Amino acid sequence: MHIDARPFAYEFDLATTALVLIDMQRDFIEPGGFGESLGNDVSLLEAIVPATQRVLQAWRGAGGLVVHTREAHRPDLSDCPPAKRNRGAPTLRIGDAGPMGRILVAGEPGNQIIEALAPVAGEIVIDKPGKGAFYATGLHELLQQRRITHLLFGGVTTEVCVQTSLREANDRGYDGLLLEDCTESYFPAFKAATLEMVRAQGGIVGWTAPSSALLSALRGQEG
Ligand code: TIU
Repeated sequence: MHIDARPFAYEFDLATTALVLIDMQRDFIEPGGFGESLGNDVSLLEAIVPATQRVLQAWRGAGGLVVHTREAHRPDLSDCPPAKRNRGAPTLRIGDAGPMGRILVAGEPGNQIIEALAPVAGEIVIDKPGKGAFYATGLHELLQQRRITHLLFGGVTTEVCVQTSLREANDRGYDGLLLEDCTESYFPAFKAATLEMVRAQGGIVGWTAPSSALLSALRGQEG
């Protein structure tokens, strides 16, 4: 299969490709969570939910592997470095009690993936203590066991957890593509810059493409 992508066509096989949705959690997308505690207008992020839902449904329909990540810390915060917890002047720090439970803590209501994109049985769910999906998780090993070589990324936020994960994937030898309308930032200019820098220099970090290009490829596969 191939996707009309930038800087050039992205070739992939369904059997060796995973869809990776980064941190589509209430903590980032809904008011009262981590994202808002940092001073962000979280309403910007929900715009990508319909396109991401279409991609998720199509990818599931094609039988592709799905990976969801959550930025999540243990309740005792033993995996949250003080440097991360103490950075800046948020209204609520990681581990503090907020309207959706403790901020960025595993198992709390705010830490769950939004209902529209909730994982289903058989999909991989990775709790990660850092911004990247590979740091201090077993993701690379899980993907290697399944012979995955290509990763299609969506999620939030573009220049923080998504870009970090894409770069980590690139350094581990994966071909990564960022779905342009399935990722969003609290800063539109940062999203635009990320898309540009990923595909610059002949795809120095990877590819970008609109989700419609992936959906076309999957429709072609159905014949
Ligand atoms: N603050 C921000 O833009 N993002 C994060 O802290 N984590 C993710 O991107 N998931």
